[in-house]
Amino acid sequence: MRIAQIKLRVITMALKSPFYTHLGTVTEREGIIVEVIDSNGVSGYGEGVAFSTPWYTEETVETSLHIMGDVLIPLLKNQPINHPEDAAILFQSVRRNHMAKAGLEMAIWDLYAKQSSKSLAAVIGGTREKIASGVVVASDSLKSCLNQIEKYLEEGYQRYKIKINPNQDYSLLAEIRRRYPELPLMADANSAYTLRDIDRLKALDDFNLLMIEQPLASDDIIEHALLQKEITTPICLDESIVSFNDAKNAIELGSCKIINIKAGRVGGLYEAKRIHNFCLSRGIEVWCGGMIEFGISRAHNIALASLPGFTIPGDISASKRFWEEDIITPEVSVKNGFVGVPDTPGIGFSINEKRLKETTRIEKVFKF
Ligand code: OSB
Ligand code: MG
Repeated sequence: MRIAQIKLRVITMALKSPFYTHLGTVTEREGIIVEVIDSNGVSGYGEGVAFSTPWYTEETVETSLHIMGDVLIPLLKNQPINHPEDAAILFQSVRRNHMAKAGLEMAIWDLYAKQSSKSLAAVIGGTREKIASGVVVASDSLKSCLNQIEKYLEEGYQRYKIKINPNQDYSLLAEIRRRYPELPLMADANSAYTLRDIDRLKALDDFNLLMIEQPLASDDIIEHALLQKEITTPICLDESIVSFNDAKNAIELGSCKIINIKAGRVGGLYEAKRIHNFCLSRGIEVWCGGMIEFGISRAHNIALASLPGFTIPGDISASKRFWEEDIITPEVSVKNGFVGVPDTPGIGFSINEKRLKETTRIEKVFKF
């Protein structure tokens, strides 16, 4: 696959409403749109999902731009590749920087699928025509949390993920459960607890949660294993799993019963598929996490979640969950609780060029 040119665009968009977590509030999203163009003028798209600041992982938009432009793109220039997996393997010579790698690697997957006239889902081994859609509620009060749940129920979402911390966990979840005894409900703590909070965490077993996501430290797998022995709610790991080896070790230790796979966090679709395949062989359920991303990354998530091991609804919500107008067309939409998996070539969505242009702040072109 002959790459002729790569374009990196930094875009900025305001969220429709603030996204509150105990680590900080996201009101505006900055991201990197990666376009890899071949010698016939066909474009593949990916998205660098690092945030402006290192609150979720160590990478930022600025470090991703540097690693893509000064390290990874030069590797691609020096080494012709035949398949997206060649890019993933080529990038293994660079430590970490998973979101930078994933942005480029996933654009190459989209390009490869388009060159093969196949959908991205088909190219990576997807088996579903539609995927169950879940949504994240990240609000700063009980009232707005309940309002959001009500609105998303009308829109048909099949799973509700609530951001929790030790200041609101029990009272918030108790009120949700009182109103909605059967709601498919889970909680994401983003490392808001330590083992000293074990009694608080045990108390959450009252709510029949599908899982609790990343209760303890973002780099821990030992204490999560100790915690899992003490609570009945299944633990799901997010931040702790940044590679195939992390997933293998966590499963070996019993640190989790479920894994949230985000292609950006683990370095791309090649690594995401390896983790998925391993989990499938071990009977560990997986689901696809979100990054408050734009439509290109959401489109990749849809393809990833079409793999057979993705048995739990992910954070795959409609474009309108976060954006007034997305950068893809058609926008991602949820019908009867499902998102359709496109069967057209590549990610199966086109670029909304007008929207991309008006949100672009920086554009860098790399000619091969
Ligand atoms: O912890 O899963 C998380 C968003 C940004 C960073 C981390 C997380 C999230 C979400 C997903 O909760 C939000 C979404 O994209 O739907
Ligand atoms: Mg999470």
